[in-house]
Amino acid sequence: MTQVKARVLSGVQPTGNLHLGNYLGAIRNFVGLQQTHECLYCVVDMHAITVFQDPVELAANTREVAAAFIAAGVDPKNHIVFNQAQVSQHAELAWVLNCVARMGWLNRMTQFKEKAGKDREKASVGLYVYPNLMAADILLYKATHVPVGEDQKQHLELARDIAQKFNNDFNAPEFFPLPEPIIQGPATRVMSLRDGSKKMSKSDPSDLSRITMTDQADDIARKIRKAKTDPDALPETADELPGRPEAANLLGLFAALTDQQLSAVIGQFAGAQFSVLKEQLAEVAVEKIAPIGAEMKRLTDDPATIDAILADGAARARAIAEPIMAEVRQRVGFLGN
Ligand code: AQP
Repeated sequence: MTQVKARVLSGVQPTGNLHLGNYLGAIRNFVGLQQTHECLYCVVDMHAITVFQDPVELAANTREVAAAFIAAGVDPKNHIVFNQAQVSQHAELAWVLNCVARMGWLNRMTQFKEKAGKDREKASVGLYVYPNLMAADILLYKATHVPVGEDQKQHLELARDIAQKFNNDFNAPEFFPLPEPIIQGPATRVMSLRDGSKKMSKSDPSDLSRITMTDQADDIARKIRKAKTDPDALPETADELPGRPEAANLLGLFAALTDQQLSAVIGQFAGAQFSVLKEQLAEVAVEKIAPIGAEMKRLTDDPATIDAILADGAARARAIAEPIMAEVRQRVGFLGN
């Protein structure tokens, strides 16, 4: 059985408007893990099409997410950066896992309920089975650790249930390791700048709700200046944060961007006006995000180089995936291996 000690896999959808939540919740954590783990970072284009994507924009957004990984510090030579659709074993394993996962398990997924909205009949079937494809993404490489934002916790738990059921059904104890989520830092759930009760998201119709990775310095500063606040001064202790989602969000962002504990940041701004925090937050956000955005632009201006990186990553990903997939086929009882 192929097995490695610690392998990381994570993915980001190329659905445009890559934002500060994607960066702080996921991409930034990808970078540090390269020191201790073998890492595969995937632009999950097959996930993106669960909601219709313009084909030309999908290709451009795929390059943009790959550029974001690299600009943030992912090393595509020593680790693997690829787009999911170039490794067909993802789809193949997802089908097997569609037959392992139970309807009842998928019916509990809150993200489907949120994304499908009221008119569930009109949602794509792909959106419903998306968590099975995500389980396939991880298990195809027997990944042991998955860095994600807080919103993906439930899908990770499902991936563990699916792995366990596959191992039981096919009498293959420990064939698939049960993947561990890595949800770390003070910004695992970055909230909208317009509404502290809603997650910062790519699909929010308001551009002011998010800072995108390609925003110019003055846009970053403007969006932070316009961020929603409440009428009170900033809290003195963490006990005051519940019920003050906008204060919690802005303080959490400052903590994440300055690599400090939230408690230290609360102490630093205790009793101050929001404007004081906003001014310093804008400064640090520009300092951290604008150079990544500029590097993303430089990389996406040369699409041939990004395409070559993705093709090379896909070839190396296939080399890991195929022997594992071959063993899945054999265990399931498919002839022709
Ligand atoms: N607001 C967030 N705070 C922290 N982490 C976040 N992530 C997403 N939003 C936040 C994390 O980013 C990674 C990539 O996410 P994704 O692109 O695969 O999917 P998503 O969660 O659907 O992204 P959005 O921005 O929320 O898109 P829409 O608008 O389509 O709903 C994941 O690790 C995710 O946890």
